[in-house]
Amino acid sequence: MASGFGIVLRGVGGLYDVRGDDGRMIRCRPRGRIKLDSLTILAGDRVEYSIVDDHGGVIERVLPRKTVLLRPAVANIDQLVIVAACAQPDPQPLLIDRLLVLAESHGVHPVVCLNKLDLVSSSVPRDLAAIYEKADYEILFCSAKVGTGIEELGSFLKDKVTSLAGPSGAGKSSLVNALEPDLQLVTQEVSKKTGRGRQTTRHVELLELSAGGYVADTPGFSQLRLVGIDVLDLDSYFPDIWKWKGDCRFASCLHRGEPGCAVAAAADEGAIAPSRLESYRLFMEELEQERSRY
Ligand SMILES: Nc1nc2c(ncn2[C@@H]2O[C@H](COP(=O)(O)OP(=O)(O)O)[C@@H](O)[C@H]2O)c(=O)[nH]1
Ligand SMILES: [Mg+2]
Ligand SMILES: [Zn+2]
Repeated sequence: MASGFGIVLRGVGGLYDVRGDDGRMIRCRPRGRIKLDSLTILAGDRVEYSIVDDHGGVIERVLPRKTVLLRPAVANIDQLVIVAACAQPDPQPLLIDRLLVLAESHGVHPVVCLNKLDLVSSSVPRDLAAIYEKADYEILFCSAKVGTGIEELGSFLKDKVTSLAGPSGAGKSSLVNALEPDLQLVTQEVSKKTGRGRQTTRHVELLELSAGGYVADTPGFSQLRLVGIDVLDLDSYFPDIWKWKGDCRFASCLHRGEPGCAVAAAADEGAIAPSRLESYRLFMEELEQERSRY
């Protein structure tokens, strides 16, 4: 029986579309002994499959994962493109920071993509970018509508497995469409009343890029709880805070008002954006609350 290895692009009603390493596309069902819950096989998983007939195959096993994110649910991504609109909907620095911490804590390379440049004056993306540049994050400036930054986005995605993330309405599907017009992903109006987009991308699926590589367009979300992060590790997921930590008076400093905190001093001098330190302190509270519940 023929078999091979491949990557899961999407799940479709209990079946999975697998792109074999040899280039063929096969629809597979999981072997019975693969216990199925929604997290057993994810888009991005590398699998071993065997061919059953012309119509399909069987996934024999899922190979160990390099990385796994649960929201968006995708395995083995190299990078996370965090998409935020400059307006409509308004950018939410707190959500951007949650996604940055999610990426950092999972060993996934993040970048911030500021979209809808066409809607705002240049000071808006500049001020937003200043927040993340202090943490040395790479920033993409885009407008899916007029085509700004699409080439840069394309070279960033080439030959990598990338997931998009960010609130619905930020323009994730539109960016993919600008890059790969043939895909014609469904996009949706931002509601005039709430300023938010409605969810149109329901399942996570890997899309194949013609230049090479895969991108997952994901459903947007505005709520994301950070879980399973040790409070003592949190500052290591904020590069802009981590940079100063060595200068804090106490090695155990958690940068919450301790005397001699170099992080607070750096924030006072403008070397760390105020919103970043606020996010850090809020996440720390959330993680402590979560811990005290058990
Ligand atoms: N003006 C403007 N509108 C955009 C841009 N990108 C997306 N949109 C619009 O924003 C709305 C939401 O886009 P969509 O791609 O569905 O967002 P998603 O929920 O993040 O996938 C749609 O009406 C898009 O046409 C952009 O760069 N500029
Ligand atoms: Mg979408
Ligand atoms: Zn400190």
